[in-house]
This record gives sequence, C-alpha cells and structure tokens, in this order.
Amino acid sequence: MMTKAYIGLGSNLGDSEQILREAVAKLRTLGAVAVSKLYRSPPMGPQDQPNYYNAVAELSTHLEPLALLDELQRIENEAGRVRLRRWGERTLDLDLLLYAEKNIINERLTVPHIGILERDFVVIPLLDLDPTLQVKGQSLQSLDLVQHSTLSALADQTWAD
Ligand code: PH2
Ligand code: MG
Ligand code: MG
Repeated sequence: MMTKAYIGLGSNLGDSEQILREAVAKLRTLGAVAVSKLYRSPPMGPQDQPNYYNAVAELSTHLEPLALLDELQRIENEAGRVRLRRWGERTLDLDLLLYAEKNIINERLTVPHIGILERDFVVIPLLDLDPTLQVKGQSLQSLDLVQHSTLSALADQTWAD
C-alpha cells in the first residue's frame, strides 16, 4: 500500500544546505517527494552549537515503517553522519515524523515523533506541505508556536529541485 510519510531533515555541521540537498535526492529513490521551504533555526538543546538548517520532506512510499527507518539511517550514515552529543550538533538527521495516521511504539521507533507539536522547526515546514494537517487530534495551524516562530526561511520550496 502506498503511504504518505513525513520526514524531518536537520543539519548543523558541514555544508548543511548541500547535505540536505543530497539527502532529498536520495529520498527521491524511495518514492515521490515534496519538500517544504528551507529554514534556518536556532538550536534546541545546548546553545553552544551552530544554527540548524531544517526542512521537512513528504514521501509517498511502499516501504513499511521499519524498512523506511533502515533507509533513513543508511542515508544518514552515507552523509558521514557525526553526532557529538544528545541534542547536539550533527551532520545529518532524518527523523520519521509521521507515517500516515499510524501510531507506532517499539524499541526503534516512536511515531508520531516525540515532541513534534513543540518544535517550530518541524511544525512550520509541515504546514508548508499541508496547511490542514492534524497530529494527535491537534490542528498544527492553531498551535501557539506558529505565531511565535523563531525560524527564518532561507529558500522557497524549489530549493531541492
Ligand atoms: N535537532 C536536534 C537538537 N536540536 N535544533 C534545531 N533548531 N533543529 C534541529 O533539527 C535540532 C535541534 C536533535 O535532533
Ligand atoms: Mg532530530
Ligand atoms: Mg534523529
């Protein structure tokens, strides 16, 4: 069955814009992809790390959740992923945010992704892709953090074309 999955992209080490572009190209080998705008966002977690580049990709795929997770981790590793500490700087982070309307909890995966409703660097790009999106019964558009976003848009939705 074809499923719509949303994947959060983040990077704050290396040539982040190029790293995210290459990640999107690899996601396109897994199914049709649409991307949000590209954003710069101040770090959540330790403040002594660079700002992040963030975006979200919408992927239409036949892969089951854990098979998709395997692919995301492979793409992270291929980018030479370095991750120095929890919440800290990383070369490439690909988070499975949503998988259709499914709730998944197991040792490897929690979907919807933890904290999805509290992170403007996830919510704002998701709204680029679907302004009517609901998560855990909440309309994303109506969340307070949408009005108080700390993101700056660096490029429109053609950035990864
Ligand atoms: N990812 C983290 C920790 N902090 N901050 C921002 N702004 N964007 C991220 O993607 C991010 C973060 C761990 O995955
Ligand atoms: Mg993350
Ligand atoms: Mg991650």
